[in-house]
Amino acid sequence: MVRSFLACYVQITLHRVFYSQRHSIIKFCELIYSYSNKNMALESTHFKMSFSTASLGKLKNSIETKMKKIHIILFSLIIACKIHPSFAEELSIDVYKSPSCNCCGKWVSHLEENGFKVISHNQENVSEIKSKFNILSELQSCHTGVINGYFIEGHVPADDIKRLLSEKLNIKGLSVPGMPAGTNVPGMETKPGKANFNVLSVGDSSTKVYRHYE
Ligand SMILES: [Cu+2]
Repeated sequence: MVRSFLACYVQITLHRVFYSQRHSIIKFCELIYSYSNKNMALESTHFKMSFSTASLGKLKNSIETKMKKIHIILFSLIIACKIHPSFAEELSIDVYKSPSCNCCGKWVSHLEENGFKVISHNQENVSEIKSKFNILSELQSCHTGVINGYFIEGHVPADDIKRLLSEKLNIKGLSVPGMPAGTNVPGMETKPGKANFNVLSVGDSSTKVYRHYE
């Protein structure tokens, strides 16, 4: 402001020298008007620039803080997965099956596609594991999975295993007896159309329908 008034003063003095007083007054008014306009424009640009620089800085800082937080969370999760059994071993399943069993292999693939880490035990004698869990012959199938102390007999869909793990039921395991074939039986999609079958929950004294499929 001081500078613009000084500039006006210099100019008006020059006007006084070269022109009449009337001209000078008009010119003075014009100058005041243009300078104030210019200055306002300059000031607002400066304000905008400093504002945007400040807000950019703030944004950058907040992003950096958030990224740091995300890194800490991710790092903690990785550590938790490494050391805590409920994270690391929950979806790790041992599968006992004959090396030549085709449908067993397909069921293993189904589990893997659904986030399970499968440890396959290929053995000719699959009855050993079934007798270890006392799985009745009418409940038996081609392969046996073992996860968190539960047995998973036959072509049980991954979702039902996950449900059992979250419900932590006081049972021995789940079973899909025999080998139903249909598009809704994981590993047994050898027949067109859906199969009508049950996933059974097997307890010490009772066997119940855990989920019905049709
Ligand atoms: Cu099978």
